[in-house]
Amino acid sequence: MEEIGKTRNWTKIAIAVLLLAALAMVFLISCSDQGEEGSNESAAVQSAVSGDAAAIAQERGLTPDDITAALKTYTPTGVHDEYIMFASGGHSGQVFVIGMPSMRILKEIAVFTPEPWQGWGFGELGTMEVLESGNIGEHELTWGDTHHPALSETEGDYDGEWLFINDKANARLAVIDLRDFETKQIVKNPIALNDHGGSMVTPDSEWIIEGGQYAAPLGWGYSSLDNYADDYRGMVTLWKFDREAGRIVPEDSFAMELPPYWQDLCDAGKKVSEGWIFCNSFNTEMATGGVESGEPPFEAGASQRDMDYMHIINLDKAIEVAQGGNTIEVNGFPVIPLDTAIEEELLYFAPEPKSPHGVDVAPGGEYMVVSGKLDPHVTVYSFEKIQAAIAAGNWETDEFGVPILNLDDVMEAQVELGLGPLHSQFDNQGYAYTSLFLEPSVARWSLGGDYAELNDDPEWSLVSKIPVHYNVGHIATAEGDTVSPDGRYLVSLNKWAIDRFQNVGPLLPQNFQLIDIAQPGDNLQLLYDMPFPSGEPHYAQIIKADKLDPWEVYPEVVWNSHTQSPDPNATLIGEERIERDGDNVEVFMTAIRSHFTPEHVEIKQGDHVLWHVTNVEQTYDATHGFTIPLYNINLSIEPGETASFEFDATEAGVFSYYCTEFCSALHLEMTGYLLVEPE
Ligand code: RUQ
Ligand code: CUA
Repeated sequence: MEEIGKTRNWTKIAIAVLLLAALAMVFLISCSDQGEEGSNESAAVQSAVSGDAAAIAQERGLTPDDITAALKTYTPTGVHDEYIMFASGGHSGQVFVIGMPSMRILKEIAVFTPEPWQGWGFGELGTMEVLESGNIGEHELTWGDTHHPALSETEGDYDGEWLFINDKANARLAVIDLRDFETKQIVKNPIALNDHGGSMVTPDSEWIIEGGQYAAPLGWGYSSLDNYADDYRGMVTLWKFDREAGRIVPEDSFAMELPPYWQDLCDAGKKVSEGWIFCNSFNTEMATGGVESGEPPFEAGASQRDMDYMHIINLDKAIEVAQGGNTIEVNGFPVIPLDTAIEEELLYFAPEPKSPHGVDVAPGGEYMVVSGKLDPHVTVYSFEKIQAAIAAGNWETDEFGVPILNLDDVMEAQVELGLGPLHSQFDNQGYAYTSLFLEPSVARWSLGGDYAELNDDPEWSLVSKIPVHYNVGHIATAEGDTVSPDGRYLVSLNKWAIDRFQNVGPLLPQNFQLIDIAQPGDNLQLLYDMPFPSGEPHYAQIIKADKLDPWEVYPEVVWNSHTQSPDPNATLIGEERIERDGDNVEVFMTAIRSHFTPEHVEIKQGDHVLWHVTNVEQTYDATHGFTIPLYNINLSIEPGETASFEFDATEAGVFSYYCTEFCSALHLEMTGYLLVEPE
């Protein structure tokens, strides 16, 4: 291992030297290139690279910019990426793991949707239990609309241990363990049927925030839309996360009732604002739609007012109130009523212009950035000013009695960026970046206050814009929502691809565009287009790869990946057996290249079968699969893992089970017969 590590380092250094030389040449050429196209450009390419490389560049029509982009992203065989991006998988209901800057997809993590390669939801007991815990009563859910991944944090910085993600369609939250990149828990929100403003974590991941979206009666009871203001409500749910156990603890969690505005996205305060959370909202008009009956459609009805409200929530105090039992129960879940939230001074509003979207807290926690979708500005709020305004007690209230602070009292700055600002992220040079949906482009702008020292641009000003293709939603910068962003890279998560890729029919992939943000000022370079073929990812978070430390194989050859502890049903070599107790049959099987033991399992029609397979290997990547036809059984058993499944042998016949991972030269021989004798 040591030797390989060394070789890699030397290889890296050699590559870096070559890249630097090539980059320097390209830089010189592009500086001297006065912009006359055609022959000048090809001369520039000729001089930028020599010999074969120049010929290839010329043949492929590559510009000097293309060549630097290629040099910045090309990742040689065997070399690992510097950053890892966790992207929500949108409608796929999953999470995708992508290396950066290569933009290679490394893994799909199955979350809300059954996924065969990982054996997720095809009989393996732990996976079935996790998926079933996300059902709503008897209603089985087999997909999710994953929106916002959140990496766990320690003191506001990603720690690489856990990942959380919400399902907007059904208001659910999932916990993924980054030791094995597997989903360990799904919780269904007990009071809402959909969500949006999740998941976000507090700086030590003690609480996971799940904000609501479309107001409805809490607990999903019925009420006519005529009773909207009385019976419909918004909410924010605070899930307690037990890091030791690696689980959300529903019994220690609670929610807060909010007015029936559509809470949109939330962010946790950090550093100076730790202990508070901020959520933007829209439809404070309380429009209820009904275009078919001559009412204004939602898009118009919900955009009439000039201001909506940023929700400012005193989380620390809300926890005290909830723990003090000052709550009501909705579907058995504690909820702080709106009146209590107002009385206990847990909730304030600040006006935010015009159909706001997103709220993003700056690295030091001093500022909250809100975009107005129909306003060319971002509005920046000061936490210090918010505290002063609360202390001064100078406010009006909305019709529910919630204090509305004066915008002038709490605003730090407004920066005009362009059309359709949505989401903001930060870097290590005192810049913020905001996606502009309508232009579409990404704007770089300079923060003020202490951040102003980090660059030469005037504070609170637009610095640069780079066009993106097309219709950008979220953006993600490296560690860009933590207390110490890395800068370096930005990914623009574009909703439309149009002409960027080969036509594959009317349903097109999304387009992730990688942008180099390392240089200050007006220096943003588009590096790479990555088609994303499996849903509409909303948001992504990017972590330094060396912060992740996943297992290569499970720690012991008996491992239950759902409990992350030794499995009492694990089977070692020599312990394989079939036990019968009346109609109940229990199979204890081992898997090793290239056989299962036992290879014959003889049972009777009508038996109930519980079957355990242990992969007794401890070799990196020696995964075995296991499938039985007709019964819809399909497992993935990674090295050291024990997987169990059960089924009723309702069909008689001969069923060949086999290994579904091409594990060895004699993989086809890794098979056996299940013989079910007719009654
Ligand atoms: S929100 S594109 Cu669903 Cu994350 Cu802004
Ligand atoms: Cu084991 Cu193929």
